[in-house]
Amino acid sequence: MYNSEVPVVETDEISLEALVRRNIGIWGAKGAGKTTFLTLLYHAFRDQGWRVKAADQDSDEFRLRNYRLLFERGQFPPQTRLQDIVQYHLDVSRVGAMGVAQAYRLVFTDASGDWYEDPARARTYVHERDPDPFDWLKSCDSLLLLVDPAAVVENRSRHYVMISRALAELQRAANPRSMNRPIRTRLSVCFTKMDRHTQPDQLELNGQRMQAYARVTLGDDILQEIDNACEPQRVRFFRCSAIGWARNDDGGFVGNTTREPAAIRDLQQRQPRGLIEPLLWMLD
Ligand SMILES: Nc1nc2c(ncn2[C@@H]2O[C@H](COP(=O)(O)OP(=O)(O)O)[C@@H](O)[C@H]2O)c(=O)[nH]1
Ligand SMILES: [Mg+2]
Repeated sequence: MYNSEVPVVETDEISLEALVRRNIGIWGAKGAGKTTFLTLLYHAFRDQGWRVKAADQDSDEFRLRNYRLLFERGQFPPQTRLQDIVQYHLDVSRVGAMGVAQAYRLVFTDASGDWYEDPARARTYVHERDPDPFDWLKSCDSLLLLVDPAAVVENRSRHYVMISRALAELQRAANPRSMNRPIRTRLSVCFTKMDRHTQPDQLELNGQRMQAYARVTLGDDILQEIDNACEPQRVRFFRCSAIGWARNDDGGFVGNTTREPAAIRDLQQRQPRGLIEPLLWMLD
């Protein structure tokens, strides 16, 4: 599966102490694509020549369980339940430009959409050992906001509330004494499931066109909320597809266009697209 064209680089052994730990908050509505994103992120790093390893058993179980569903049955992961909070730790490394080693332990939390959409209610369900949604958010170095473009167009206010809550919490935490200082956390807003709407060569857009796409998709209210909370140079928009495209008989590309969680055809031929770019920008 995922025939990688990029060979894995031969890194010298990197000790665990050398890993730079980065907490990355994944935020997004129910069904935004968080669990699928995290599962295929492993493959995305590997395809780009990184070494990658789940750091503990729970993390490996999380990804391997979803891997079987995806690759054996062509099914997406089942909807994450409130009690299924997973801390997903991924160790990634590569030798970058000029022989400089980059080595990170990426720490994510995968939780049910309710955790993000209705944290007050989620709090009453979580285990004591599980992180509190907002405590976790505030401990994060950067925030990856995943947005299903079709879902946000369909229900803007639901997304507005979710995004607004998270940003407000970060603002309060960062600036307990002032109201007009922007948050420091880097924010990658990544539009998911782009295989439904575009072709692979249209995935990346240059700055202005991406800005225009974000405006049309998110709407002015959400965009203003983001502008109001963040420094412009600390926000960036991306587009991705966790499952990517398959080739059809004519050599064209096909996505998964149904809105239902239909079986994924020809997953073996597909490649995740645009998953690591929003992370690399935040790690930089
Ligand atoms: N076409 C397409 N659909 C996706 C993709 N990722 C997720 N989906 C769809 O979105 C649904 C929800 O995804 P999931 O990862 O469970 O979202 P979560 O609730 O944010 O964890 C899946 O069941 C799929 O139907 C993708 O890359 N492409
Ligand atoms: Mg999920």
